This record gives sequence, structure tokens and C-alpha cells, in this order.
Amino acid sequence: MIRRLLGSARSAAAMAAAALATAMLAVASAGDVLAAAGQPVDRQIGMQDAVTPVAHAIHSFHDMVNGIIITITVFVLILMLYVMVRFRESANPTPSKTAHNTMIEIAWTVIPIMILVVIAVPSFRLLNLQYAYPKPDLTIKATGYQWYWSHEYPDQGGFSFDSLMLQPEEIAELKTKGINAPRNLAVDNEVIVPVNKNVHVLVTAGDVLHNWTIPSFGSKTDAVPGRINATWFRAEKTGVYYGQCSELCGKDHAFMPIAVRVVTDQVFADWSAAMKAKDKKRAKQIIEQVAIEDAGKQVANASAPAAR
Ligand SMILES: [Cu+2]
Repeated sequence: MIRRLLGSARSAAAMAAAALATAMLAVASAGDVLAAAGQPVDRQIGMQDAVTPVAHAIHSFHDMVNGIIITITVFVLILMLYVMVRFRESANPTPSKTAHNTMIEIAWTVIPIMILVVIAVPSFRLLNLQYAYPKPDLTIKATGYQWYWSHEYPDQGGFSFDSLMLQPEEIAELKTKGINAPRNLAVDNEVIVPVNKNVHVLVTAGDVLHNWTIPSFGSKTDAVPGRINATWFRAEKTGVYYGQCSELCGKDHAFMPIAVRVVTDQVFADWSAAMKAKDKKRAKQIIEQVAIEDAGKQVANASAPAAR
């Protein structure tokens, strides 16, 4: 009887392990399919893909701290279960009167200090990287307004443009051209930057507080009227990366997204030349062409089997 019970418990455990493995595989393959996503995706559980040195550092710091948190939680859980069973009243009728144990008290003071030091070192290193501001190849000034962003390129002749969220009919129109434009994230005029170049973003606001954010870049900076904050990124992959205003700024706070398209040096040179010449039509054509190519690549990635 006991043997049969043990047997069924063992097979239940094996089934649970198999189910867990399947779930983990499904998550891993979804991650493969959605690689290069600069936007949230259905059933996403992790963070958006990291494409800058700062974002990579944020992800590895997050993973490390998460590991420490899980280890401590499991350790405390096991300790509590052990104490509850081992020292229950029926098994331990005369309780111990011990009030002090020097060794244990030193251990539970010193070990947490050491854990905090282990967390502090990479934490300060990451903070330093975020504020390192390596020599810029390009500077952009982003100004938040109720409720859109304006972007200026001071070292490219000073041209500027507003970025407004696309409406459903504009998204539908782009779709007919073969361009992917996610709802509530796509904008009419994307910020264009070259790949593998240091970009400084000077961030300010014209009315109330806003916040310029691109999760895939690890960039998040408050936009404060009358003051200039800064962030920097060096995007390692071409593609389009989305973010949203991240400081409550009024009724359309949810509808002032930021879209940054990372392109090759050649495309950036062509685009900025067209913008400098005030030829907005040509500039738009150049970017639409890139967007169509990017959409094609995404489709190819999504339909390809997750083989490595
Ligand atoms: Cu805002």
C-alpha cells in the first residue's frame, strides 16, 4: 500500500517536472521568436530586449539581485518549516530558555552586510555607467508637451519636428504599405539615430513634468520645465524601439509615446541631409523604406523555427 502511494507520488512529481519543463521551453522559444522586440509583447514575462550597454547592465544586475532574493526567500521558508516541525509542542514539551548565542548573532549581522556589499558594488558600477556620458556622436533635445514630444537635432543644423501618436486610421493606412505600427506606441515622426553611435538626449518640458523613456535602451529621464536633464545610449541593433511618457502629466499622458528608429550610418546621413534641406517628403520616404524592410525582417524572424 505504502509502496503504491510512493509510486503514485513519484509519478505525480515526474509529471509536474515535465509540465514545468514544457512551460519553461515555451517561454524560452517565445523569447527567441520575439527577439529584437523594442516593445511589449503578448504573454511577456521578462523585460524588453536590451540593446545598449546600460540596458545590458540593468538586466544582469536585475538577474543577480533576483537570484539573491530567491535564495534568501527559499532559505527562510525552509528554516521556518524546519522550526515549525522540529520544535512543535508535542515533540518538544519543555522549551529551551536560551536567550543569546554570540556566534549566531555575529553571523546574522555579518552575512547580511556582506550580501549588501555584494549588491552595492555592481549597483554603483551601473549608476556610474548611466551617468558616464561618453563623448557624443549625436545630440538630440527632447521636449515634452501636453501631450506630445518635440525633438530637435542641434548639431545637425538644428532641424526639429513634433512626434504625435498615430490614430487608428493612420495605423491602418501604414499597414497597407506593409509597415508595422503598434497601437498607442507608433508616432508620425520617429526619432532617427545611427546604430553604434553615442547619442546624448537632452530632456526638458514646455509645460508640466513628463518623462522620456525607452525601456530597451535603459533610458529614463524626467522632463522638467526650465531645466535640462540628460541621458545617453548607444544602440547596438537597428530597428524601432518604443517608450511612453513615464511621469503623470494629464489627461493624455498615456498617449504621448516615444519611438526611436535605429538605422545604418548611410540611412541616417541621407535622412538628416533631407531634413536639413527641409525636404520632409524625401525624409519620410527614406524612413518608410527602412520601416518596410524592418517589418519584412520581423515577419521572417517570427515565422522561422526557433533553431540555434
Ligand atoms: Cu507626459
